[in-house]
Amino acid sequence: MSKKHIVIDPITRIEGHLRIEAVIDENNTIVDAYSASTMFRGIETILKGRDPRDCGLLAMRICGVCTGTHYQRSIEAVEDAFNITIPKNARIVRNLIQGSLYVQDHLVHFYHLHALDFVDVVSALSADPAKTAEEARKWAGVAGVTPYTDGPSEFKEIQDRVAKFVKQGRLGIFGNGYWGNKHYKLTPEQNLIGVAHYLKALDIQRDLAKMQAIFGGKNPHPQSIVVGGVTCVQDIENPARIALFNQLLADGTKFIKQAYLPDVYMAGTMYADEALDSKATFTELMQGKGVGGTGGGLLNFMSYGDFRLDDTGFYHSALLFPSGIVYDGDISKVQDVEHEKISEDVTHAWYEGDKPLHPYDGQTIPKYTGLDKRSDGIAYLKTDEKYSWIKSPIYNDTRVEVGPLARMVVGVARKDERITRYVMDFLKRGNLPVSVLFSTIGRTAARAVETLIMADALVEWSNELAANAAAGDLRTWTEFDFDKVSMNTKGVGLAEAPRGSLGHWVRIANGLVTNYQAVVPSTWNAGPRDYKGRMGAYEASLIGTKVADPNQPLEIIRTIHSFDPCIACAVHVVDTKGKELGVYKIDTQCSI
Ligand code: NFE
Ligand code: MG
Repeated sequence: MSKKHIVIDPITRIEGHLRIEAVIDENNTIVDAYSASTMFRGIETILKGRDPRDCGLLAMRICGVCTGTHYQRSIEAVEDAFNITIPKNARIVRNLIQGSLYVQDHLVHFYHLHALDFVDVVSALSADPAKTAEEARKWAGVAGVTPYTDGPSEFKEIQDRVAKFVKQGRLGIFGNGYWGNKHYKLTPEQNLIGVAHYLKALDIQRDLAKMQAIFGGKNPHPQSIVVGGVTCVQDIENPARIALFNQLLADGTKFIKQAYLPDVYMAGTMYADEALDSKATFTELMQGKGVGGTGGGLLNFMSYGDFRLDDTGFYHSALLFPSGIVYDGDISKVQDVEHEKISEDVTHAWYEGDKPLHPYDGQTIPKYTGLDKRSDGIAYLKTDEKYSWIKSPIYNDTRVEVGPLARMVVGVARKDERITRYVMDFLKRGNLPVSVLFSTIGRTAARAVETLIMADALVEWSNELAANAAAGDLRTWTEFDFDKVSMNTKGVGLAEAPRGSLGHWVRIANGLVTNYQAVVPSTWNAGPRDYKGRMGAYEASLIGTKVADPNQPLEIIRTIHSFDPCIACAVHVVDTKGKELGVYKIDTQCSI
């Protein structure tokens, strides 16, 4: 029997425009996969010729989701270039803004972008509310808490609301799911828990977003970070602002502990067979033999490290997330990350260039070569040539995965006490083996564990800030004389964004930016094949996945969503002339 070609374009419930092409064999198993950004934008080019002190505000416009993270990386790159150290209050405030972004972003991802890959909304209509309450208590019990939503009446009320939508034929946000697909594995009661928390999370995430605005001034796109420190002096001085932050955090943390974590245990357990369907044993996985479960992928994990816990210096401080790289899923070894080993390749990306370049020397010169001629009414990607607007980042001549799973794997490999404790506690409570992590489910679970780590760390940091201010230290900015700093210099900001490792590189001559490159988490994960034909993380994660129904590629979407794609970030070049760059067929089902 011949192979079939599945095209999903666009992938929905992500940021930006992503197309996935997958080839399945006669058993509906994916044997080949391609990830393509179909969107073309441009910030790096806009930054050329600018005052370096303005970079942060402009670079942040790369994205509307992880805005503050680009802002901070960009400011750090300029601080690195000018050799500026920021005061303690600025370090803590930046951690608070970034940490708030993590908890909000991860929560939105799990419920609003990813949960419906596991939760069948229509099935929730046949749930028994009393049994649902019992089920919620069971999963909360696994997490060692009481359930966030307690009592049958609340579940009944939510069920009635959804039933009303359905009756009127207005499924709205729930309109286009693959409801009824046999790879949905939750019971009706479990599905009702998922739907209930989906709706509640809409309110919770709004309040978590407010936390970013307390010290950031506004959200999205905060504005209180400047080269040398932060500007939110009043908010640091005023105990009521810190108290408000703590209150919003406490309310959000309640939901994280009593709904998010229990729901991840529920999904993780019900879908554990997929996570563990690898033929390899854990020992073999640890030795780099065999692949992980469904969605495992590259098994090379990188973290630049982030969230400084002290003031000993940018590259010297203890970090919440350690830096390192783990190859082949072998957590017995971890290597240091050296940014000199990073390059971007454009062999299969719509840019000019003939060899991988380090970001200091990176180029962004578009070269669109189009899609293939139509066959069966569809223009496929020219996968032997160029096929994406995303470049292919390479570390030390290896393709790597970045993100929450990478941070947890590197943290455990580094024997970081805090990360190991949270990860092991999660696995022990869920009665899950470590190998469950190397999969789609593992990626999703790692993000939940990270959210919990962050929520707890934020309490420590806000207390640290309050204590520092109460002790009389109100310094927020390190004064520097722009006319006296080196005008011919370069700098890098390397840290972690919610979706993974993020670097901004700036070159400055005569006081102005001469080159600017950002290599972004979704670029690492969503990049196409490289000059050696090696797959990117999305592509590799799809290989071996069995699709229940090729007309409903639920499994592909589930695995791709587990990375939380942000394609706005991954591609950041604008065609200012507004010319048509390609014609894409929009087919929210799938085309074979
Ligand atoms: Ni546009 Fe981002 C994050 C960054 S992208 S959301 O997190 O940096 O991968
Ligand atoms: Mg870039």
